[in-house]
Amino acid sequence: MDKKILFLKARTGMDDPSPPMSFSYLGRIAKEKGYEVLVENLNAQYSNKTHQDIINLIKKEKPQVVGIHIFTNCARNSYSLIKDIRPYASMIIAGGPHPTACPEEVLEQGADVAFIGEAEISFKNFLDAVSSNKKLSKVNGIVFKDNGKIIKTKPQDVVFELNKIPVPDRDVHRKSDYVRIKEELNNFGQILSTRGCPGKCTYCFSLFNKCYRYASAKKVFDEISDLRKSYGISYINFIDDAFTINKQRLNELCDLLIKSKLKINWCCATRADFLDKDAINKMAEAGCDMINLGIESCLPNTLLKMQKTGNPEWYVKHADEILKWCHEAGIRVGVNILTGFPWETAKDMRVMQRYIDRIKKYVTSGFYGGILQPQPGTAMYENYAKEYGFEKWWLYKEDLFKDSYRPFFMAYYHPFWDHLQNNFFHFDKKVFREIDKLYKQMGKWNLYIITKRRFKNSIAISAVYQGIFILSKFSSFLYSLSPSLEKLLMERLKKFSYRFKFRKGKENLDL
Ligand code: B12
Ligand code: SF4
Repeated sequence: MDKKILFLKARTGMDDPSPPMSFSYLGRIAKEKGYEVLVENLNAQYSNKTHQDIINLIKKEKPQVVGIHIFTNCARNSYSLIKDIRPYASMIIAGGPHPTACPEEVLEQGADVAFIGEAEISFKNFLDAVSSNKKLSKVNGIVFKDNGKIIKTKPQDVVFELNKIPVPDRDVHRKSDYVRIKEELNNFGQILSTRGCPGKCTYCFSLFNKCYRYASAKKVFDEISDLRKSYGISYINFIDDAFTINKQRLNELCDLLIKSKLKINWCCATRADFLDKDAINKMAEAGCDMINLGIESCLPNTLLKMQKTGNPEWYVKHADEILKWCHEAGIRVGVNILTGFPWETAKDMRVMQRYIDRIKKYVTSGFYGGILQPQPGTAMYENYAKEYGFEKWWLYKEDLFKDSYRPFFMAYYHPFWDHLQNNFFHFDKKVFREIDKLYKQMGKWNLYIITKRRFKNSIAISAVYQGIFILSKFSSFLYSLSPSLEKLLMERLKKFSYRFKFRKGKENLDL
């Protein structure tokens, strides 16, 4: 019998525009071990597969191993998928942020093995153990059931030398799940060039732990060149936690890109304090056209307590300068804002509103981030879950988007509406209202930017912006009357408008 492995990701309320990199990394390893690799991402933006389709696939292909990627927000949907496929799958393994934080729970919910942390080494050893019928207790970095007993093996060391990991194999994904027009081929242009972050932010879940490691500039450059050649990719999205930590590597990579004339544009995420003026100018010269800055807050108390910085005054001032320098260098900026900490007050939120007003002219890509959802394994979860009664919230919090339809106003104006409703820290009406106002303020600015990017003519910009804004308000009103009424009246309009929001090209690809 052929060796086969099927990788799965369950559906959530927010589509994946790009393929999960975990399956690209692990898929390469499985192929090297002689496995045929099948991938079904039910959350891919153009996938409409159901649990029944997966059951049929398992019955037909009979994979030896079914591997599922789970992050906390989709734990419930992932468990429901595991339950549905359990009678047909011989072995189910699970990995990703949630199994790393809660391995025992994943086993209770029906998986056979949970992988802790990054899995290149443990997954390879697991496949070897399975094919030679060796004991799983010899594989480090996993938790598994043995005759009803839960066994946790020794921790697996992280991959210290990123240059030595095989390049991720994007061919394991079905292109048509993510790409309909030529421009969307760039959705395959994600690169993870570093792992780990030395930061200590109390809300951040660190799967790659605090040990910062990086691939050399040459290795990253080769991956970019290869994506250019084999996929026709012209835009790279670096998904590193903080891409610019190592300035020397950054410089070397920029030099390689400048010399190469590859005509690649790229974006990355980083912290304001890992950037300076020279780096920004060099990045712009090397094709960087967007930086996502994790500023998070301007409130000294929050910045200190979230352990973002020990010097909030300097931090906010420096962030101001970074915004200005990016603007001067022609780099668009996205800013991550995070609020919803238990100590924050209505007055704090009004300070944040004024801050957003002050910096928004520099925020030319959009405001991102969200309202704190305490992830298991972080200090914000460990320190407050009991006190505020939200232990294991991912198992019982109201599943707001069961049918995966997000109302119009959430798509355009208030993307964090559902996060706000979760109200983990029992904010009273006053604080709740100010947080709501803050995110609507950012939503409105984002809407303006999207419109400005799509249209040149100022009358068109104003008309489309006002039109979508009014429709968002109407959608929000309908939703407050009845979510199904909102869906009935707005779903088609939303589908149509998505062409305007996300599609930058016209050419349909026949994939
Ligand atoms: C890129 C990214 C996204 C992209 C995802 C695009 C895509 N198609 O994958 C976008 C922007 C859509 C996104 C959105 C969100 N994200 Co996000 N995202 C990331 C980011 C920066 C990188 C993920 C990645 O690709 N890593 C590289 C791969 C190789 O790592 P990996 O997936 O962890 O896989 C490794 C191991 O986990 C393991 N593994 C993983 N799966 C499996 C499966 C099996 C079978 C096995 C054996 C092993 C295994 O092996 C892999 C190789 O070592 C991470 C931060 C980070 N450093 O990882 C956050 C992160 C995953 N995101 C997070 C969150 C919270 C979100 C949001 C909920 C944010 C929000 N508030 O809206 C949304 C939810 C999205 C949704 N669909 O609903 C959290 C998850 C925390 C948690 N406990 O679940 C993270 C860890 C950020 C953080 N530090 O808090 N995200
Ligand atoms: S939030 Fe960003 S800077 Fe802070 S620990 Fe996480 S990845 Fe590092």
